[in-house]
Amino acid sequence: MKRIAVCPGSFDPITLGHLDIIKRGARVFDEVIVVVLNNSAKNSLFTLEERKELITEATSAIPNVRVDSFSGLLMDYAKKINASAILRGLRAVSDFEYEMQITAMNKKLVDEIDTFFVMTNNQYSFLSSSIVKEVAKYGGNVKDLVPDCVNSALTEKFLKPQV
Ligand code: COD
Repeated sequence: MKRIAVCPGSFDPITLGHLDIIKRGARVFDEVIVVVLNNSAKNSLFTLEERKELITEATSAIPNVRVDSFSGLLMDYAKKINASAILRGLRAVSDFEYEMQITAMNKKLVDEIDTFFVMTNNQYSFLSSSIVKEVAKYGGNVKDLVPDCVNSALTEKFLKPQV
């Protein structure tokens, strides 16, 4: 049976920290499906379509990665596509409590799909989409923190006058 992992997130936008987790997951699982959850609680900078396009471009060199989006419960999506696992990244102790809570809830919803965690690469341990947006908004350089396509998209959003 094909071992499919679902890598869920907001990805607003995808960073090199996310990409590192996806790449490492793709070495272990037959297929990694990166799914952008339409999380209405968050005010996003990029639209769902833009986020999907940026992930597709950033992961184009990894053959066993696919990109999708979903509105609703992550575990409903995971069941629908016959996933074997959920793939998440862990940065610091501060991530742990939140991740433990959603993992426990997801396990209660669907017992047979487990969550697998990948420790962040040290060089990305401080990195988050929010920090990248904050720095880019005020003209700081985020070139080394995001895929090239995201760097261009951020420049487009923040530096070019909106019409
Ligand atoms: N290094 C390593 N990992 C990282 C880094 C980094 N620098 N940055 C982020 N990550 C990891 C995060 O820890 C996370 O695992 C993943 O990458 C995605 O991160 P985000 O921030 O884009 O995504 P989140 O955490 O906002 O995603 C939350 C979900 C959208 C997955 C969650 O809200 C959800 O499942 N929503 C659907 C509704 C649902 O099913 N709810 C029930 C759950 S209880």
